[in-house]
Amino acid sequence: MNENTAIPELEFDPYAPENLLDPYPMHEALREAGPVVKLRPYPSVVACARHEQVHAVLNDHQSFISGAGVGLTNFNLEAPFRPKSLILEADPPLHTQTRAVLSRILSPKTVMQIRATFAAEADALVDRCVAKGEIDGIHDLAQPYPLKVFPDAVGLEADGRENLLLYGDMVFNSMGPRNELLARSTERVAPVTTWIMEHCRREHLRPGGFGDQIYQAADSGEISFEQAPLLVRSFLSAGVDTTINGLGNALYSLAHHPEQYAKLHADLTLARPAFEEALRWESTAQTFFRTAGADTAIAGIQVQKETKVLCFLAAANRDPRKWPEPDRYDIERRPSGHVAMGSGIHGCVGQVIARLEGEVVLTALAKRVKRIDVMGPHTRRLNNTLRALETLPLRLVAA
Ligand code: OVV
Repeated sequence: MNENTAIPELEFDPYAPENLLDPYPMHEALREAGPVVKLRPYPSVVACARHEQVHAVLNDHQSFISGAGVGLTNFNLEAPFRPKSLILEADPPLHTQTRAVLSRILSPKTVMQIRATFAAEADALVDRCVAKGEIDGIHDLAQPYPLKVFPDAVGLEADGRENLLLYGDMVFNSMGPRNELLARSTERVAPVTTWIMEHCRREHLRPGGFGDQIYQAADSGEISFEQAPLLVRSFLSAGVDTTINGLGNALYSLAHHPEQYAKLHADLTLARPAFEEALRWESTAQTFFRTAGADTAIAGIQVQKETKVLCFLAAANRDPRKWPEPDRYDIERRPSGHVAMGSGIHGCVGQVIARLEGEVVLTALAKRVKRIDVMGPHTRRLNNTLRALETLPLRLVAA
C-alpha cells in the first residue's frame, strides 16, 4: 500500500482570498490534522504547519533543497519566471559563496555604521506622523520608512523607487499558484523588471553602498561580474516589501493591544522584543517551500523526490506545542525560535538590518506617542506569500 494514503488530506486552498485574509483557522486545522498534510487543490504538495516539522525541514537543506525554487513551482520541472536568485533559489556550494558576500555586507558591523542614520530617519518620520496626529500607519509610516532607508543604504537613486514595491509584490506572489493575484501583479512585469535590472548595474549604484559592495566582491574575485547584478537584485527583491510589512504588522499588533503598547511606552528597551513578537504573531512571510532532493521522510512519512514541501512559517509561529498561549501578542515573551525569518542556512540574510529598522521605528514611536488609537477598519493587500496591510487608520496621541 502507498504510504501516502496515511497523510491527512484537507480541502483548504491557502491562496484563496478568505484564507489570505484570515489564515489562522486554516493554520489550526492543518496543525491539528497531523505533522504532514496534503491539500486537495495542490495534489503534488505536502505541507507542514507544526513548528517541529517546519523547523526540521528548514534545517535539513540536504534533503529539502532550495535550488528547485522556494515557491509552488518546481524549477526542475517548469521554468522559473525570472533567472533564479543566486542565494534564495540556490544550494551549496553556490549558496555558500554568494551568502558569504551578502552576509558580510549585511553584518552587525554594518549595523553599527548605519544605526545613527536609520535612527535619525525614524525620529524625523515619526515626528511628522505625530504632527499629523491622524495617520495611515502604512502609507505614512510603515511604507515610507524602509522605502527611504534601505534603498539609500543600497545606493539607489531617489527616482523610481515605487518600482521596488511593485517588484516585491510580484516576486512574493510568484511563489504561489498562477492565480488572479499573480496575474494582476505581473501585468506590469516588463517595465518594472527592466527598471530593476537597470538599477542593479554598477553605474546606478552609489560607491560604497551595499550594491557597490557586491561589485567590490567581484573586483576581488570572490564572485563573478556576471553574478553581481543578480545579487543586487536580491537586495531589491527582498529588502523592502518584507520590512514594510514587518513594520506594518508590528504597528497593527501594538495598535490592537493598547496594554502592550503602554508597556512599550513605559520601557523603550521593549522596542526590539515588541518587533520580534510581532514577527511571531503576524508573520510577514507566511510560507516558503522546499523541494525533496531525494526520496526522504518527514515525521516518518515518506516524501518522494521532487515533491514540493509547503512550510507554513506563520502556523509554526503559533503552534501551541511550541508556544504557551500562542495567539496572545505579548511583547515580554522573547519568542526565540520563531521561524518568521526562516531557519537554517537560508535564514534571512538581512535580518540584522530588518531588526534595526523595527527597533528604531518602534523606539521613535514609543518615545513620542503615549497611546495609539485605531480609527477605523484596516484593509489588506492580498499577496500569495506576504501578510500585508493596505491601510491602517490610526491616531497617534502625543506623550
Ligand atoms: C528572501 C527572498 C525573497 C525574495 C527574493 C529573494 C530573496 C532573492 O534573493 O531574490
